[in-house]
This record gives sequence, C-alpha cells and structure tokens, in this order.
Amino acid sequence: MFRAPVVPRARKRSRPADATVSGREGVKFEDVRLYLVERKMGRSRRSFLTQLARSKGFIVEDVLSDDITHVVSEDNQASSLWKWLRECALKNLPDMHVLDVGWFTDSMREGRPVAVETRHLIQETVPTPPEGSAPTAQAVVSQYACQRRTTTENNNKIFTDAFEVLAESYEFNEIEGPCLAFRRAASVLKSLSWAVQCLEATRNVPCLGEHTKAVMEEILRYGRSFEVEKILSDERYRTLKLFTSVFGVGPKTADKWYRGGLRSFSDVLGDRGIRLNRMQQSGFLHYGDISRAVSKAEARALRNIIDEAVHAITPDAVLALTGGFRRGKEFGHDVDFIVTTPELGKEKNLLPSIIKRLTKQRILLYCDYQASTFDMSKLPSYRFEAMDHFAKCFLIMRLEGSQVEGGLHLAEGDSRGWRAVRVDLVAPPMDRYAFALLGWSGSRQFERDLRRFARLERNMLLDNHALYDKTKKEFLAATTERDIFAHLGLEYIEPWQRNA
Ligand code: DCT
Ligand code: MG
Repeated sequence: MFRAPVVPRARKRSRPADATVSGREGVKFEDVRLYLVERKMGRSRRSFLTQLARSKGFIVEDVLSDDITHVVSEDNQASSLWKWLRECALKNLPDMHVLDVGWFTDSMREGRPVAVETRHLIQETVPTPPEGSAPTAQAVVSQYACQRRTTTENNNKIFTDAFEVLAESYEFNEIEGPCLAFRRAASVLKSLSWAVQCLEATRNVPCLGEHTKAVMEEILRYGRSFEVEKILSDERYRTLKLFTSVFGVGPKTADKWYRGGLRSFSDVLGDRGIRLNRMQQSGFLHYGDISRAVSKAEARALRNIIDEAVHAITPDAVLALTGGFRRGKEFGHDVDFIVTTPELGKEKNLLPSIIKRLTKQRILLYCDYQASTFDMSKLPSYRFEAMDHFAKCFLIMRLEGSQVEGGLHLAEGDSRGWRAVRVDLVAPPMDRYAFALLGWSGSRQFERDLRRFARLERNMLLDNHALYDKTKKEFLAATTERDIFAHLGLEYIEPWQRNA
C-alpha cells in the first residue's frame, strides 16, 4: 500500500518556507517542494534521498499536501500511482509534476531542479473511452505555454472567448490575479486537440481554477455564461472597450475619459474639448481602416514594400516578419517586422533611413519613431517592461490595392482602392537578433510563460534583449531561437505552434 497521510492545507503554494518543517535552513529553491513516494522506494532510501536533497537546498516535505510541486516516485506502476494520487483528493494535483526518480537524480547531479521533460513524467494511462463518450485528456498538459504546442486551430473557442471577456473586464478594473488566471485558462484550452464536452474530461488539464470551471460549467449547460453576458452589457466595460479600440488609447486614458462622463466617439471628439495627442488623432482619423483586420495577403504586400526599402538602403540588411503573421495567423491587427544589419552598430541608421524613404514615397500616414535606449551594460537589471529598449517605430502605412494579391481586405462598397494599415518595425543590434525575434513573435501568453518558466524552473532571466543565468551569473549567447530553447532545456516550438 502507498502510505502517506494527506493533510489538506489552504495555504498558497508560493509562500516562503516556514519554520514548522524541519531542515529549512539553506533552502535554495523556494518554489520547488518535493514529495518522495515511499512505496517501492522504501523507508531508508527515501530518508537518504530526503537528506541528500535537503543538503542541496531543496525543500522536501514529509507529507503529501497541496503545497507540493513535484511528486517523485521510483519503480511504481503509473496506473497504481495515479490511482493512489487521485484518492488523496488533492486540489492542486493537475498542477503538480508527477515524476520518475530520474528527474530527482538529474537534479541532484546538477545541484538544481532540472527542466521537467516528457521522459521524466509518469503519465497517467487513461482507459480508452467508449465510443461516442466525451474525449479524455490522454497526455499530461504542461502548465507552461512554452511546453505546449498551440496552433491557430482552437477547439474550445466557446470557452476562450468568454475567458477573454472576463480577463479584459478584470484588466479594466486593474485586478491582476483573476485577469491572468483567465488568460492562462484560455491559453491551456487553446492547446487541446479536442473540444471540452464535460468538465470531467479536464481533470488532467492544469490552470483551470474554481471560477474558471464554474464559467465552463455554465457554458456547457446553457451554451452561454451569464457572468460574461452581464459584462458585455455593462456600460463601463462597453465604453472602455470602445475607447481602447482606438490606436493610442490605453485602459488608463479610456478610464479617465469614462470618469469624465464621455461615452462615445462623438463625446470625445465633440465640443467638450478633449486634447488628443498625435497618435490618438491619427487613431481617430484612420479608425475604420485600423480597426479592420489585416489579411495575410496585405501583410505579404507590406513585407514586399519594406523589403524593397530596407535593401535599397542596406543591401545586406536582414528583414523578418514577426508577430501573429509569423505564427501563421490569417488575420492580425497590425504587421510586425524586425530589421537589422549584420554589421553591429550599422542598424542605428536603419529606421530613420526607412522612414525617410517611405515618406518620400508618400505612403507614411503616421510615424512615431523611438530611438534605442538599449545598453548591454545595464542588463540584466532591466525588469520586464511592456516594451524593450530597441529602436522601433509605430507606423500607419498606406497600402494600395494594386500591390495586394487578391485585393485589399475592405468593407463591402469601399471603392477607395487603398487602406491604412498599422505596421511596427523594431531594429535590434544583430547580436540581440534571436532574443528580439523570439520576443516579438508572441503570442503574448507564450512570451509570458517563457519568461515565467525561465525564472521559476531555471533561475534565469529572459527578455527581448538577453538570457541571463542567475546561478552561473552569466549571459547565455544565442544566434537562433533554437539556441534559446536549448539553453532553457525546452523542446523547440515552431512559431506556428506558439499561438498560446
Ligand atoms: N508582445 C509581448 N508583450 C506585449 C506586447 C507584445 O510579448 N505586451 C509581443 C508578442 C507579440 C508581439 O509582441 C507583437 O505584438 P502584437 O502585434 O500586439 O501581437 P500579435 O500576436 O502580432 O497579434 P495581432 O495579430 O493582433 O497583431
Ligand atoms: Mg501583430
């Protein structure tokens, strides 16, 4: 029999180490809590491994509880181990790593918790469901988007659309925790190759909390969520959603306008005299076009235009399409590019030259250029900010129908023959290229989880500029995205699998 008293605890997982558990001095890895399964391992070996791990700065708990992050087992059959774990009625079981002792020995050798790889996982074997019944999660799903492959095919849109509304509503109210929880839940559901048809089928799926499941339950039962419907009809939500759809208007400005009694564009643009900055003026001027999705064909046409400009300026320049279109999306809200030069330092003149050229061609409707503030000597102290420090420009470009294969993506009856499109260009120095490319390829949730994974699982700091190993106190060089994944001990995920 498996033996271990289960003590349910309501404490948060990430609380600092406390004094109630023995051997807490010299803890190096606060976020990792091990539990060694005694069955098959035996009492004396378990005790030896416990001492070994504690001496290396690991927290090893004597009791299996919801605080545990890593369950380590030796020689147990997956089915009986999982049966026992299920019987322990742990709330956090879906978020725990259930691992073979191989992970433990690797970690002891390295002196730190090594990356959890598929080979380490003790996977639950799920009996094949009878035909016609709800699909069951067969594989273990990682809590990190960077350990999942997520294409643009979303089998759970009915849930993820609802979660996005909830997340946005929390964002408008500056309530970060639940906002992130709904974004994570949406992200994990997007990665599933099957549509959730009953809640029981999600028992192996992490990141689904009580609130999330309640919303799913409602959708499964009634086809809609009443909480979401209430938000969608809420005046403040609707107004903030409208205002933030304007280029240059963020949640803070939208909220200020709302508190000032403004409810519509005509309120903002009317006599009451809101002073708009240049970006917002352009946002309103081109509102119809910019709020309309950009098609893949339009993105390709813009690539040709930028490509021509960049190479006319610097023949050996490097140009890469990033953002959603690199991930294979059919439509996007803008088109993102990285441009640079093989010769370090030469990239500094690139954006100003491109801007000059596009202006001459009279296809630049708006331009906000921000020179580089990047300074390698300041790394790794940059905390993650919304934006990196590379030179960049936010543009609105005029795109002619004749340049787009199959024509422009315009509203019916629009016969102008051109449209405005939002374009972002970033120009990192070549030695930062891989980091910038990875950072700008998205999705946002994928990026968030890459950074979180690096920090929590590897004791490393990743951002758009660099990867820093805090244990070795050194920067890790990379010329390709694959190098970065390898440094992080992650399987490579193709851009089209990063639609988390
Ligand atoms: N990005 C990020 N964090 C942010 C903003 C952006 O990591 N706060 C990264 C991820 C995507 C990339 O920059 C480009 O940003 P967007 O254009 O906003 O995203 P997108 O995925 O290209 O989406 P869309 O198709 O709507 O443009
Ligand atoms: Mg984009």
